Amino acid sequence: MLRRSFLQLGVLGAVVSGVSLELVRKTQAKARSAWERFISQPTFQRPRNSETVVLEVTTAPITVLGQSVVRGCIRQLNGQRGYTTSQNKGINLELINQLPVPTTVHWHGLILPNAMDGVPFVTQPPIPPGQRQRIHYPLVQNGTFWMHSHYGLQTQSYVAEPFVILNEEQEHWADRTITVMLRDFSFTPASEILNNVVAGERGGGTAMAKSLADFAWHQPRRLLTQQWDPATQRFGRKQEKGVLMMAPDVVYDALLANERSLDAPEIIDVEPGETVAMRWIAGSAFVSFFLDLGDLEGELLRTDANPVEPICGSVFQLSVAQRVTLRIKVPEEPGVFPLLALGERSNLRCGVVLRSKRKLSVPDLAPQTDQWTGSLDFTQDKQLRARQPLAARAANNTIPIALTGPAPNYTWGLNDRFYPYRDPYWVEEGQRVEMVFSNPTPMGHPMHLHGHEFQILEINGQPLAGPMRDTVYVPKGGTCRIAFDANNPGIWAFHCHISYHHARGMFNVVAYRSADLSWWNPTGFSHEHLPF
Ligand SMILES: [Cu+2]
Repeated sequence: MLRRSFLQLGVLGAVVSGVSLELVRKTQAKARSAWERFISQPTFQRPRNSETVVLEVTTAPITVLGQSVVRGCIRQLNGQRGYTTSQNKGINLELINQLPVPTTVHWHGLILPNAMDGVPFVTQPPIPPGQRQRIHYPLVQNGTFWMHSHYGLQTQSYVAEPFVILNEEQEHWADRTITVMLRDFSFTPASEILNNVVAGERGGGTAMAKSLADFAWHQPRRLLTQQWDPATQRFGRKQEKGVLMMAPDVVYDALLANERSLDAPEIIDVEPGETVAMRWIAGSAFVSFFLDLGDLEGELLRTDANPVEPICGSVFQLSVAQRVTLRIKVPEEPGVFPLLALGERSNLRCGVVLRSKRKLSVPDLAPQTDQWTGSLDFTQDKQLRARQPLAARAANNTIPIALTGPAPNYTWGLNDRFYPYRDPYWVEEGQRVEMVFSNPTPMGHPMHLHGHEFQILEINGQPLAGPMRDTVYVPKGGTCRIAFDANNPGIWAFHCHISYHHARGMFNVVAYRSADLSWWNPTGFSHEHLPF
């Protein structure tokens, strides 16, 4: 543990009795020289120009349940969180690490050059405090994405923001477009939550976990989930008796929509009768969501960044790291319309409020209710059809992925192995690759592949021409088959997007035989989760 802390560039002079300062200096010098070698490559030496947007990785205060707390953020110099560009402009950024600890930034869902992918110890060394990294690449996609740190548990600390790529379709799809970033919040720091769950404390030792110490998790109760109604061809609410069994690994204190808890939600003034496209991003570290539009009806246009044949409904599923675009028509009759995100296996909620008459007051909305939700499942993905599917083709590389865990000491894995190890899933350029997931673990996992989009081709044994995605939620007991074309050479992270599972071994890489593996250093994976 002491030795590992020396790997942290950010901790200057971590002098511990019995350990030589010389060793600290040597380790820091080595990490520093890796960074300097990396950043001196010509692609990162491209000068800034007048179009370059600077993004600071830093901290900012937010207010949760009336309390001010400081968390991370990625913002432009004008203070705006996140980044919006257009497909023809491409990406032209400079990152500055203003945190006191190392970081990297990953562009979630992007098909991009491998060197820009932002995964520490896979595609690059961490960015030391005070250092800068140029990010520039052409865009072959558009839609709703997000950017987040891939270092430690920094997604949980909100080094994570919306990243939107416009094209012409999106400029005309509604009268206005609104982005809602969803997060899970705890007053307990992420590193402490992880230590607690590793020590076997269910709920992660948060304030809410403590307040629910006597809660009867094993008692049957009515749980809210989503259902598909074949008669009306829409998604709606389902309330069914079910059992939560036990506390989730992490029990949060609140959920946030655009950095606000539901006691003080964002109120968005709209016009009666207009259409609103809502980009929902699950930027959470552990919690997946059911979106509940209440009295309104939404038309699902895209899953992740990808167009689907539109389907209507009032309840939608959104797992960790996924995005969904819903087009909503504001009723002609003026009113106030809360749009809520309910945490999976939770009674917490957050959301935003649409208001179509300025004078109307917004009713109090409780951040926590008596209504518990069940687990996400395949109900939604089973109905969705890609509008731009992969070309029909037989696979020439099939990779079985059995999700594994939890093993002792809260380790999670893939195919009974726990990262770090040096045994990638190999692919060759030009292959049609399929991954076949099975999930015998006691919970669902949002599985994410970097640098590619994939299509869901089979769910629980049933073939389908399902949605294109970059993150698929594989529910407890579920199986599915996905396919992608190996047309973007490199070494690409592949992992569960629950931060605590990722950090505890549910991670590997997909490596092209042709890839440059020189920045891949699995031993760096077990770096400490430094609070800031
Ligand atoms: Cu997981």
